[in-house]
Amino acid sequence: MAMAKITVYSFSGSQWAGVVHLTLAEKGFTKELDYHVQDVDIGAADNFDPAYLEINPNGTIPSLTSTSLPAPLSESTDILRYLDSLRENNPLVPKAAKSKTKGQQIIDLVHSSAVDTNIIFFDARDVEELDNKKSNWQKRFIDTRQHRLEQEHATHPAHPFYNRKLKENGILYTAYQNTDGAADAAFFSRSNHCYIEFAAGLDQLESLLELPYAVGNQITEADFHVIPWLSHAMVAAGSNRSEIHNFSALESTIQKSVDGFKVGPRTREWWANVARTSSFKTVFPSLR
Ligand SMILES: N[C@@H](CCC(=O)N[C@@H](CS)C(=O)NCC(=O)O)C(=O)O
Repeated sequence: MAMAKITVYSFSGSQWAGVVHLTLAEKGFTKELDYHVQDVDIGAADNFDPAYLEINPNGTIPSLTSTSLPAPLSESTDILRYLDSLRENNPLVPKAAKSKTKGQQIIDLVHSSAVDTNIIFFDARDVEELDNKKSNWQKRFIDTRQHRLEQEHATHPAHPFYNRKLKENGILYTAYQNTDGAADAAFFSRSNHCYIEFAAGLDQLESLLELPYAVGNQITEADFHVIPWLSHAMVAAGSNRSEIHNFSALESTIQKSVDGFKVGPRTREWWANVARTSSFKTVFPSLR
């Protein structure tokens, strides 16, 4: 039987693509031999290309297509489980119901909107933070998306994706265009609230993590969702990418909203443990 052709749609700056790359490394899949990578440049808003929406109707990264699958996979959770099912070595989905449930709780937490790393990348709590993001890549990124969405919407007015996404991206687009003090104040207050929720999410993770790994003695799917999320949060907060174990930028960014916030000792210990694994070292030689 001919081998299935697997294509992974990825982007270097995509945190959730990290789940897939960790899985590929852990299970021993070899690039070009077992799978191919197709880059989708989120910075150029190529994830909004109608051809890509045929593969992933949410316009998100990652996706996976395989000649042996009836339809593309468009969620990192499903992609990990599919790749895990293809090979018996290093199983990532816990067999024990208790561990599986606990892992799912952790996965749901890091995928929840309360701890979306975009809060740290794009929200702003005062004029200084907003001006900083306006003069940095963030404004270019938001503008590029909005213009691409407008262009695609004009060309494909009946396509259901573009209207919804224009509204969603439009919230940040407006906040970044805005010159009205009262609207700024509302944005700052919302952003501050989001940071408080983000801190609560990190505290929740602290209490959920078993040790040495997320749900106990084995590396499992939960670890592979938390790693890229936490790494991306550190990058968003301005960490030096080569300082993998330095949480100070993340802590001080959050402390502006939550006095004295610290990444907890269990989270730190968990991070030190996962950072010693070869899959981590392969995919995260530096934070991304
Ligand atoms: N639930 C999805 C989330 C994927 C996701 O949001 N990916 C981000 C990049 S890490 C994305 O594609 N964002 C593009 C956008 O929202 O326009 C998954 O786990 O695969």
